[in-house]
Amino acid sequence: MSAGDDKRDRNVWQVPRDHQQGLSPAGADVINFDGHVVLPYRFRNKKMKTLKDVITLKFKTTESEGVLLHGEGQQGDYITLELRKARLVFSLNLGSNQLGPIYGHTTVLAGSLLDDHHWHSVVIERQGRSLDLTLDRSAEHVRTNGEFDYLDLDYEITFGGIPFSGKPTSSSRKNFKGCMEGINYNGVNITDLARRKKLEPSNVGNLSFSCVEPYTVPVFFNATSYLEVPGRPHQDLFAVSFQFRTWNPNGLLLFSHFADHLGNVEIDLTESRVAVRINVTQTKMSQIDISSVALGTGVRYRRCLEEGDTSLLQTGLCFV
Ligand SMILES: [Ca+2]
Repeated sequence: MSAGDDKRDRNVWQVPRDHQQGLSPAGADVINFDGHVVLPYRFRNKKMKTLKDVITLKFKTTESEGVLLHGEGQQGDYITLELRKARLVFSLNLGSNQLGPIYGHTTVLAGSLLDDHHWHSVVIERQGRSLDLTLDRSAEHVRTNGEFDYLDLDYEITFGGIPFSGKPTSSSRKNFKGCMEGINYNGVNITDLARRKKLEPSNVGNLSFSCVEPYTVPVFFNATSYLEVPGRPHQDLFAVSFQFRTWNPNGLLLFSHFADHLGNVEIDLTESRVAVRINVTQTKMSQIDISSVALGTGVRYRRCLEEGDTSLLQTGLCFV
Protein backbone atom coordinates (compact mmCIF):
# COMPACT_ATOMS: atom_id res chain seq x y z
CA MET A 1 0.00 0.00 0.00
CA SER A 2 1.53 3.23 -1.08
CA ALA A 3 -0.17 5.70 1.17
CA GLY A 4 0.80 9.31 1.34
CA ASP A 5 1.54 9.94 -2.29
CA ASP A 6 0.97 13.66 -2.15
CA LYS A 7 0.75 14.07 -5.93
CA ARG A 8 -2.60 12.35 -5.81
CA ASP A 9 -3.99 14.53 -3.06
CA ARG A 10 -6.21 16.83 -5.13
CA ASN A 11 -9.82 17.81 -4.78
CA VAL A 12 -10.75 20.07 -7.69
CA TRP A 13 -11.79 19.32 -11.26
CA GLN A 14 -9.14 19.77 -13.86
CA VAL A 15 -9.63 19.21 -17.51
CA PRO A 16 -7.17 16.52 -18.53
CA ARG A 17 -4.34 17.93 -20.52
CA ASP A 18 -4.74 15.46 -23.32
CA HIS A 19 -8.48 15.22 -23.42
CA GLN A 20 -9.69 14.03 -26.79
CA GLN A 21 -13.14 13.11 -27.89
CA GLY A 22 -14.17 10.83 -30.70
CA LEU A 23 -13.86 12.70 -33.95
CA SER A 24 -17.05 12.60 -35.92
CA PRO A 25 -16.72 13.87 -39.45
CA ALA A 26 -19.54 16.29 -40.13
CA GLY A 27 -20.33 14.74 -43.48
CA ALA A 28 -23.66 15.30 -45.16
CA ASP A 29 -23.84 11.63 -45.97
CA VAL A 30 -24.81 10.23 -42.57
CA ILE A 31 -27.89 8.39 -41.37
CA ASN A 32 -28.75 8.02 -37.72
CA PHE A 33 -30.55 4.82 -36.72
CA ASP A 34 -32.43 4.96 -33.43
CA GLY A 35 -32.40 1.23 -32.72
CA HIS A 36 -35.94 0.69 -34.05
CA VAL A 37 -36.06 1.99 -37.59
CA VAL A 38 -35.08 -0.23 -40.53
CA LEU A 39 -34.22 1.14 -43.98
CA PRO A 40 -35.11 -1.18 -46.86
CA TYR A 41 -33.81 -0.97 -50.41
CA ARG A 42 -36.41 -2.78 -52.49
CA PHE A 43 -35.34 -4.55 -55.67
CA ARG A 44 -37.07 -3.38 -58.81
CA ASN A 45 -37.73 -6.88 -60.08
CA LYS A 46 -38.42 -8.35 -56.66
CA LYS A 47 -35.35 -10.55 -56.99
CA MET A 48 -31.64 -9.83 -57.02
CA LYS A 49 -29.28 -12.47 -58.35
CA THR A 50 -25.65 -11.42 -58.16
CA LEU A 51 -22.37 -13.12 -58.97
CA LYS A 52 -20.47 -10.12 -57.68
CA ASP A 53 -21.22 -7.80 -54.76
CA VAL A 54 -19.47 -4.68 -53.53
CA ILE A 55 -20.91 -3.14 -50.39
CA THR A 56 -19.29 -0.30 -48.48
CA LEU A 57 -20.34 1.66 -45.42
CA LYS A 58 -18.99 3.33 -42.32
CA PHE A 59 -20.54 3.10 -38.91
CA LYS A 60 -20.09 4.37 -35.40
CA THR A 61 -21.97 3.26 -32.34
CA THR A 62 -21.80 2.79 -28.61
CA GLU A 63 -23.82 -0.43 -28.81
CA SER A 64 -22.14 -3.82 -28.92
CA GLU A 65 -25.00 -5.57 -30.77
CA GLY A 66 -26.94 -4.60 -33.86
CA VAL A 67 -27.68 -5.55 -37.46
CA LEU A 68 -26.06 -3.26 -40.02
CA LEU A 69 -27.52 -4.92 -43.09
CA HIS A 70 -29.49 -8.01 -43.98
CA GLY A 71 -30.99 -9.68 -47.01
CA GLU A 72 -32.40 -13.13 -47.63
CA GLY A 73 -33.97 -15.21 -50.33
CA GLN A 74 -36.54 -17.94 -50.44
CA GLN A 75 -33.92 -20.37 -51.69
CA GLY A 76 -32.16 -20.10 -48.36
CA ASP A 77 -29.51 -17.59 -49.38
CA TYR A 78 -28.76 -14.77 -46.96
CA ILE A 79 -26.33 -11.99 -46.24
CA THR A 80 -26.00 -10.36 -42.81
CA LEU A 81 -23.54 -7.84 -41.45
CA GLU A 82 -23.91 -7.24 -37.74
CA LEU A 83 -22.18 -6.39 -34.50
CA ARG A 84 -22.02 -9.07 -31.87
CA LYS A 85 -20.18 -8.49 -28.62
CA ALA A 86 -18.66 -5.41 -30.29
CA ARG A 87 -17.14 -7.53 -33.06
CA LEU A 88 -18.12 -7.39 -36.70
CA VAL A 89 -19.76 -10.60 -37.90
CA PHE A 90 -20.44 -11.14 -41.59
CA SER A 91 -22.60 -14.13 -42.52
CA LEU A 92 -23.19 -15.26 -46.07
CA ASN A 93 -24.93 -18.22 -47.61
CA LEU A 94 -24.94 -18.55 -51.40
CA GLY A 95 -27.11 -21.65 -51.22
CA SER A 96 -27.35 -24.89 -49.29
CA ASN A 97 -28.31 -28.27 -50.61
CA GLN A 98 -30.54 -29.77 -47.98
CA LEU A 99 -30.49 -33.20 -49.63
CA GLY A 100 -26.75 -33.58 -49.48
CA PRO A 101 -23.81 -32.61 -47.31
CA ILE A 102 -23.35 -29.23 -48.95
CA TYR A 103 -23.84 -26.45 -46.49
CA GLY A 104 -23.27 -22.89 -47.54
CA HIS A 105 -23.21 -20.99 -44.25
CA THR A 106 -20.05 -18.89 -44.02
CA THR A 107 -19.07 -16.52 -41.24
CA VAL A 108 -16.23 -14.02 -41.07
CA LEU A 109 -15.33 -12.26 -37.83
CA ALA A 110 -13.43 -9.00 -37.74
CA GLY A 111 -12.28 -6.42 -35.23
CA SER A 112 -13.13 -5.98 -31.59
CA LEU A 113 -14.33 -3.25 -29.26
CA LEU A 114 -16.13 -1.62 -32.17
CA ASP A 115 -18.67 0.03 -29.85
CA ASP A 116 -16.21 2.86 -29.22
CA HIS A 117 -18.17 5.61 -30.98
CA HIS A 118 -15.47 6.03 -33.58
CA TRP A 119 -15.98 5.63 -37.29
CA HIS A 120 -15.20 2.21 -38.70
CA SER A 121 -15.24 1.48 -42.39
CA VAL A 122 -16.40 -1.80 -43.91
CA VAL A 123 -15.86 -3.01 -47.47
CA ILE A 124 -17.37 -6.28 -48.61
CA GLU A 125 -16.20 -7.53 -51.99
CA ARG A 126 -17.38 -10.84 -53.36
CA GLN A 127 -16.80 -12.51 -56.68
CA GLY A 128 -18.46 -15.91 -56.72
CA ARG A 129 -17.15 -17.79 -53.69
CA SER A 130 -14.18 -15.47 -53.23
CA LEU A 131 -14.91 -13.05 -50.42
CA ASP A 132 -12.94 -10.13 -49.02
CA LEU A 133 -14.05 -8.34 -45.88
CA THR A 134 -12.09 -5.22 -45.04
CA LEU A 135 -12.63 -3.54 -41.69
CA ASP A 136 -10.72 -0.29 -41.33
CA ARG A 137 -7.27 -1.29 -42.51
CA SER A 138 -7.39 -5.04 -41.94
CA ALA A 139 -8.63 -7.42 -44.60
CA GLU A 140 -9.89 -10.99 -44.34
CA HIS A 141 -10.05 -13.22 -47.36
CA VAL A 142 -12.14 -16.39 -47.33
CA ARG A 143 -13.75 -18.80 -49.71
CA THR A 144 -17.40 -19.31 -48.98
CA ASN A 145 -18.71 -22.74 -48.09
CA GLY A 146 -20.94 -24.70 -50.40
CA GLU A 147 -20.85 -24.98 -54.15
CA PHE A 148 -22.89 -22.03 -55.26
CA ASP A 149 -21.72 -18.76 -56.76
CA TYR A 150 -24.81 -16.59 -56.91
CA LEU A 151 -26.43 -14.66 -54.09
CA ASP A 152 -30.18 -14.87 -54.59
CA LEU A 153 -32.10 -12.32 -52.56
CA ASP A 154 -35.80 -11.62 -52.60
CA TYR A 155 -37.57 -8.27 -52.39
CA GLU A 156 -35.06 -6.14 -50.51
CA ILE A 157 -31.88 -5.64 -48.59
CA THR A 158 -32.34 -3.75 -45.34
CA PHE A 159 -30.02 -1.48 -43.39
CA GLY A 160 -30.09 -0.98 -39.65
CA GLY A 161 -31.97 -4.15 -38.81
CA ILE A 162 -34.12 -7.03 -39.95
CA PRO A 163 -37.79 -6.28 -40.55
CA PHE A 164 -40.02 -8.30 -38.29
CA SER A 165 -41.10 -11.39 -40.14
CA GLY A 166 -42.13 -13.68 -37.32
CA LYS A 167 -39.06 -15.83 -37.91
CA PRO A 168 -36.85 -16.53 -34.92
CA THR A 169 -33.82 -15.11 -36.76
CA SER A 170 -35.32 -11.65 -36.91
CA SER A 171 -36.66 -11.35 -33.39
CA SER A 172 -33.46 -12.45 -31.66
CA ARG A 173 -31.28 -9.80 -33.31
CA LYS A 174 -31.11 -6.23 -32.22
CA ASN A 175 -31.45 -3.39 -34.64
CA PHE A 176 -28.49 -1.12 -35.12
CA LYS A 177 -28.40 1.97 -32.97
CA GLY A 178 -25.87 4.52 -34.12
CA CYS A 179 -24.74 6.31 -37.22
CA MET A 180 -23.87 5.06 -40.71
CA GLU A 181 -22.18 6.99 -43.47
CA GLY A 182 -21.70 6.44 -47.19
CA ILE A 183 -23.76 3.27 -47.59
CA ASN A 184 -23.21 1.92 -51.08
CA TYR A 185 -24.77 -1.32 -52.27
CA ASN A 186 -23.48 -2.49 -55.66
CA GLY A 187 -23.16 1.03 -56.94
CA VAL A 188 -26.41 2.26 -55.42
CA ASN A 189 -25.91 5.19 -53.06
CA ILE A 190 -28.34 4.14 -50.32
CA THR A 191 -27.63 7.16 -48.13
CA ASP A 192 -28.41 9.54 -50.97
CA LEU A 193 -31.64 7.69 -51.85
CA ALA A 194 -32.72 7.87 -48.23
CA ARG A 195 -32.01 11.59 -48.04
CA ARG A 196 -34.03 12.21 -51.17
CA LYS A 197 -36.85 10.17 -49.64
CA LYS A 198 -36.66 7.55 -52.36
CA LEU A 199 -36.61 4.79 -49.75
CA GLU A 200 -39.37 4.09 -47.29
CA PRO A 201 -38.12 3.50 -43.77
CA SER A 202 -40.09 1.17 -41.51
CA ASN A 203 -42.99 2.66 -39.61
CA VAL A 204 -41.38 2.17 -36.24
CA GLY A 205 -38.60 4.42 -35.09
CA ASN A 206 -36.95 7.41 -36.65
CA LEU A 207 -34.37 7.96 -39.31
CA SER A 208 -32.45 11.22 -39.17
CA PHE A 209 -29.59 12.65 -41.15
CA SER A 210 -27.22 13.78 -38.48
CA CYS A 211 -25.45 11.69 -35.89
CA VAL A 212 -26.90 11.76 -32.41
CA GLU A 213 -24.11 12.06 -29.89
CA PRO A 214 -24.43 9.72 -26.93
CA TYR A 215 -24.91 10.94 -23.41
CA THR A 216 -21.53 9.63 -22.36
CA VAL A 217 -18.38 9.94 -24.39
CA PRO A 218 -15.02 8.29 -23.79
CA VAL A 219 -12.27 10.29 -22.17
CA PHE A 220 -8.72 9.53 -23.13
CA PHE A 221 -5.73 9.73 -20.86
CA ASN A 222 -2.06 9.48 -21.51
CA ALA A 223 0.64 8.78 -18.98
CA THR A 224 0.59 12.29 -17.51
CA SER A 225 -3.03 13.43 -17.84
CA TYR A 226 -5.68 12.97 -15.18
CA LEU A 227 -9.08 14.21 -14.12
CA GLU A 228 -9.91 15.69 -10.72
CA VAL A 229 -13.40 15.97 -9.30
CA PRO A 230 -14.53 17.56 -6.04
CA GLY A 231 -15.54 15.17 -3.33
CA ARG A 232 -18.90 15.23 -1.57
CA PRO A 233 -18.24 16.28 1.99
CA HIS A 234 -20.13 14.82 4.96
CA GLN A 235 -21.29 11.68 3.16
CA ASP A 236 -20.62 8.22 4.44
CA LEU A 237 -20.92 6.62 1.04
CA PHE A 238 -18.19 6.44 -1.55
CA ALA A 239 -19.47 4.98 -4.82
CA VAL A 240 -17.88 5.06 -8.24
CA SER A 241 -18.41 3.19 -11.49
CA PHE A 242 -16.73 3.39 -14.86
CA GLN A 243 -15.62 1.28 -17.75
CA PHE A 244 -12.16 1.43 -19.18
CA ARG A 245 -9.98 0.08 -21.90
CA THR A 246 -6.26 0.07 -22.01
CA TRP A 247 -3.35 -1.73 -23.52
CA ASN A 248 -1.17 -1.06 -20.50
CA PRO A 249 -0.85 -3.71 -17.79
CA ASN A 250 -0.11 -1.16 -15.04
CA GLY A 251 -1.66 2.16 -14.14
CA LEU A 252 -3.56 4.10 -11.54
CA LEU A 253 -7.29 4.27 -12.33
CA LEU A 254 -8.61 6.17 -9.34
CA PHE A 255 -7.40 7.66 -6.10
CA SER A 256 -9.24 9.51 -3.35
CA HIS A 257 -8.68 10.55 0.23
CA PHE A 258 -11.45 9.92 2.71
CA ALA A 259 -12.56 12.86 4.81
CA ASP A 260 -11.25 13.47 8.31
CA HIS A 261 -7.96 11.74 7.52
CA LEU A 262 -9.70 8.36 7.63
CA GLY A 263 -7.52 7.00 4.87
CA ASN A 264 -7.75 6.61 1.13
CA VAL A 265 -8.91 4.38 -1.68
CA GLU A 266 -6.94 3.48 -4.74
CA ILE A 267 -7.97 1.43 -7.76
CA ASP A 268 -5.17 0.40 -10.02
CA LEU A 269 -3.99 -2.08 -12.56
CA THR A 270 -1.12 -4.23 -11.47
CA GLU A 271 0.17 -6.74 -13.98
CA SER A 272 -3.15 -6.69 -15.86
CA ARG A 273 -5.23 -7.21 -12.74
CA VAL A 274 -7.53 -4.71 -11.12
CA ALA A 275 -6.69 -4.05 -7.49
CA VAL A 276 -8.81 -2.06 -5.08
CA ARG A 277 -6.74 -0.90 -2.13
CA ILE A 278 -8.29 0.76 0.84
CA ASN A 279 -5.95 2.24 3.35
CA VAL A 280 -7.71 2.88 6.65
CA THR A 281 -5.92 5.01 9.19
CA GLN A 282 -8.74 4.89 11.72
CA THR A 283 -11.35 2.23 12.40
CA LYS A 284 -14.42 4.39 11.87
CA MET A 285 -15.42 2.64 8.61
CA SER A 286 -17.81 -0.21 9.18
CA GLN A 287 -18.55 -1.68 5.77
CA ILE A 288 -16.55 -2.03 2.57
CA ASP A 289 -18.12 -3.58 -0.51
CA ILE A 290 -15.84 -3.63 -3.50
CA SER A 291 -16.93 -6.76 -5.33
CA SER A 292 -18.96 -5.26 -8.13
CA VAL A 293 -16.35 -2.69 -8.95
CA ALA A 294 -13.52 -5.17 -9.21
CA LEU A 295 -15.45 -7.66 -11.35
CA GLY A 296 -16.95 -5.12 -13.70
CA THR A 297 -13.74 -3.45 -14.66
CA GLY A 298 -11.72 -6.65 -14.72
CA VAL A 299 -13.87 -8.39 -17.30
CA ARG A 300 -13.70 -5.51 -19.72
CA TYR A 301 -10.01 -5.18 -19.31
CA ARG A 302 -9.23 -8.82 -19.85
CA ARG A 303 -11.33 -8.90 -22.99
CA CYS A 304 -9.41 -5.97 -24.31
CA LEU A 305 -6.11 -7.73 -23.85
CA GLU A 306 -7.24 -11.11 -25.10
CA GLU A 307 -8.57 -9.74 -28.30
CA GLY A 308 -5.38 -7.82 -28.90
CA ASP A 309 -6.79 -4.63 -30.35
CA THR A 310 -3.65 -2.74 -31.25
CA SER A 311 -5.59 0.47 -31.78
CA LEU A 312 -5.55 0.79 -28.02
CA LEU A 313 -1.82 1.25 -28.03
CA GLN A 314 -2.17 4.88 -28.88
CA THR A 315 -4.90 5.69 -26.41
CA GLY A 316 -3.47 4.69 -23.07
CA LEU A 317 -6.29 4.50 -20.56
CA CYS A 318 -9.81 5.09 -21.74
CA PHE A 319 -12.80 5.49 -19.49
CA VAL A 320 -16.20 5.14 -21.12
CA1 LIG B 1 -27.68 -18.89 -54.49
